[in-house]
Amino acid sequence: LAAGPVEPPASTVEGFIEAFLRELNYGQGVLLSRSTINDQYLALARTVREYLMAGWLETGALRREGDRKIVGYLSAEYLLGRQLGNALLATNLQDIAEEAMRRCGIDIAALRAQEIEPGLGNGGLGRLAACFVDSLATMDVPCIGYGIRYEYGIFRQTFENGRQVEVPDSWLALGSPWEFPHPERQVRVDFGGHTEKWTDDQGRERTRWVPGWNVLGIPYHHMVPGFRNGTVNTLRLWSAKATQAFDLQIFNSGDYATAVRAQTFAENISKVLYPEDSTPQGKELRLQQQYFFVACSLHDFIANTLPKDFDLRQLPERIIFQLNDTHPVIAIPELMRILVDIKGFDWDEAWDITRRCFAYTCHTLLPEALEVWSVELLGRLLPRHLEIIYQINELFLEEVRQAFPGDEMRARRMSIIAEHPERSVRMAYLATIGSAKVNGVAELQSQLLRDKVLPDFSEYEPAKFTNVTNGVTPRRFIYLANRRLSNLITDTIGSEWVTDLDRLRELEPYADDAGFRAEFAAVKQANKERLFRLLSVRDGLELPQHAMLDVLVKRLHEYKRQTLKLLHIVSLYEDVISGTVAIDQVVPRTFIFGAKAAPGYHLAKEIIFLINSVAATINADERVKGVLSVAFPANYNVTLAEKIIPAADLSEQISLAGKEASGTGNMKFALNGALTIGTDDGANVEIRQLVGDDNFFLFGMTEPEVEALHARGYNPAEYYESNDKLQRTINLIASGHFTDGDRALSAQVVDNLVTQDPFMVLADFQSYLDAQARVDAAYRDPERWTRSAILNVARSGFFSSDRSMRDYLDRIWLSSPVE
Ligand code: 26Q
Repeated sequence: LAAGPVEPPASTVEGFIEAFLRELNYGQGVLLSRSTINDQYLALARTVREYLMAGWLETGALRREGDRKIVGYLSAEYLLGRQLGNALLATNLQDIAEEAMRRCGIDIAALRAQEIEPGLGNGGLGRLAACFVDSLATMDVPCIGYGIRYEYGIFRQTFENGRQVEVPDSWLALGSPWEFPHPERQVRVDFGGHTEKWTDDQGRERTRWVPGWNVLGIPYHHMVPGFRNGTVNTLRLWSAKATQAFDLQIFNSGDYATAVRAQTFAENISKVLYPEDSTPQGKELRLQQQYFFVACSLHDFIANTLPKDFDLRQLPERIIFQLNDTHPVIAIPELMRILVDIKGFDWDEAWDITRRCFAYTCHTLLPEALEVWSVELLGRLLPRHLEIIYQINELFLEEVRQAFPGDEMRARRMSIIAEHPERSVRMAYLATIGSAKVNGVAELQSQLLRDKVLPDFSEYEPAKFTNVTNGVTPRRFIYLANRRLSNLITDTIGSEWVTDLDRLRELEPYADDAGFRAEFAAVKQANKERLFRLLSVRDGLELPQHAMLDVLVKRLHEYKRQTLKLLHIVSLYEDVISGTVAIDQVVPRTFIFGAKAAPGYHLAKEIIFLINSVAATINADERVKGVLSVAFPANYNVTLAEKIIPAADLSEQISLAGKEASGTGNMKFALNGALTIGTDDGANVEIRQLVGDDNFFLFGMTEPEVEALHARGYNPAEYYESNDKLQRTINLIASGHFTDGDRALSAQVVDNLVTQDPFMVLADFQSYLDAQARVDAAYRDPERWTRSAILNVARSGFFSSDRSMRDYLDRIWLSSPVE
């Protein structure tokens, strides 16, 4: 019988229908005439899967038999977005599937809408991981993405009386057709207990971990298809399950209820995604999640992916584990434990291997976002790993003392172990010491990482540090999300741009072509109308058809300064209702917000309430009707982003300089022909350099200016006192105008701004308003605006995640280690 896979269904409408009906009847077990939309969606998804299967099997075989270096991407988050459209795109089956469904009497759009996106991430970091695995498959780079199969992803956001209410995201409730469970490939993961010394038969002193309890990891495989290249890589997500031994111990004690509860305890590990995307709290379950998926992944790679007789001294030639922030950093002591305790390597040799197997990406600049774990907790959960961390630290500090004799302060600064406010492990330091390379995610952040976050380390090993500017996948964020623009681009310069985004440059001359500009503007208008239809159905919002669409979508955080946007909106509104500006002098704008707040982030939730309050008041005020509108659709996610971004005219990227590591939404907007109003922060810096100052609205302090103001002592009240417009704006909010006269309802946000303002909103207010006036002037000239928008698209090809992947390959994954 055949050694390879049997033939996939024929890539014809007839072939597709046959496969679909087979899936419906024999897979789902229903007749077409009796099937629900969900049955049809599941059968359609499984049909598309069939077309990917041969490529998946073949890619898997090639990886196993070949000797290419594999990228093991370790990430606690993958914010994948809907899968159906992407799979149809990868297989080039969009038209065939649509026609096949039509002939079955089914509207494929309804099936697309049935899919619940897997929201296994919080925001930028998780979405970046999803873009990276897409690009690696498209570039045919061997990659296994490792992560956690959370039963509940990022919460679904609803608003009740303007306040955020979180609803559990039961994305698996109706079944997920995209995952392949492999319970037979379960891995045991140990926790707790203690360590013991023993002497091996060569007389060497060894350590063994005697764990206290364990759980099983069950892998669920997902296909990661490349764009029409036949490659299908794997994403392997781990789900926690109680072990037999786990139950038996307690069952034997006769306490059934306790035993069942214990099972729940084990399975809690992969139950829910932590919804904080900064200021992590040292939650025990979170550390369990981190070690759980890392231990499963390392074991899987060493025991199942490598050939049986593999010489582990060659490990760095076969794998590079990329650490997506510090969340998987416990992998470093875990690999040391495997090599030293289990495989019997000497420490030095194991350490040399380990350091060449890891590379670390840092995604933050906020000191409060740097992960630390208390020694008490780490020692209790992972006693052997704590010993190994101590040992790593001791040997490392010895080296430092040798390099800088007498500089004990430096050694203390560089210690993995912090002493205050409690003894704890600094995961970023462990990551840096244990990795071959360390990178930031945009030029500015990489520089600040070297200068401010890890200065001693970059002085000690400068060659270790590098930058890889983030990118986004053009497949999802242009081709899938913006078919109209894609068709226009392809009609103009051909279709190569989809996998070679620099080709967008060829659009530049068309910016001066009035005919092309008209088509480009028509695409934007059609995308707006599509968005408004969706928001009307989804959120009951009725928005004017011909206003500038001004968009601020991202997680809610003080440093991202949603309040600055709010002050701008209120100031425009105040200008009109106070009679300062006649309504016919105002450029019509529709403001769109999208933002989830971490459930425990009180002030962020107050800001959400205030945005909703301002929106309700302005939308109901006849004096500004049709001119100023504010929309805050709930539950911003990848699916909604794919509708909002292609419709945007203006992209708001207004973080305080020096705080946003990169941003990736900023790139998606530019690539979809929105102009950016932004600070000199994160990847905005590079966007502005590429698109040119004339096509970017820059405002605000630079990072050094922010630092200088901090050093002088920042007092927001001074700005409030001295700026009349700012004062009127804040006073209107404080007066209760937007909160039914109840001043208390806006007081926390207002007081925070006027008395603390940790992210200097008031200091940048005037500069922001001035830039917004320049935006208005530019928008009044539609030809000039569209020209700029086209140049934004043409000059943003750099921000493809394919380019990011090439940079990782050149600078990190295929480059020789520092030593
Ligand atoms: C850590 C420990 C405990 C609980 C939660 C966390 C946690 C989870 C998620 C900490 C951070 C995150 C996410 C961070 C993030 O999304 N950072 C963003 O990464 C993007 C991709 O590089 C950048 O573009 C953004 O600038 C950055 O904010």
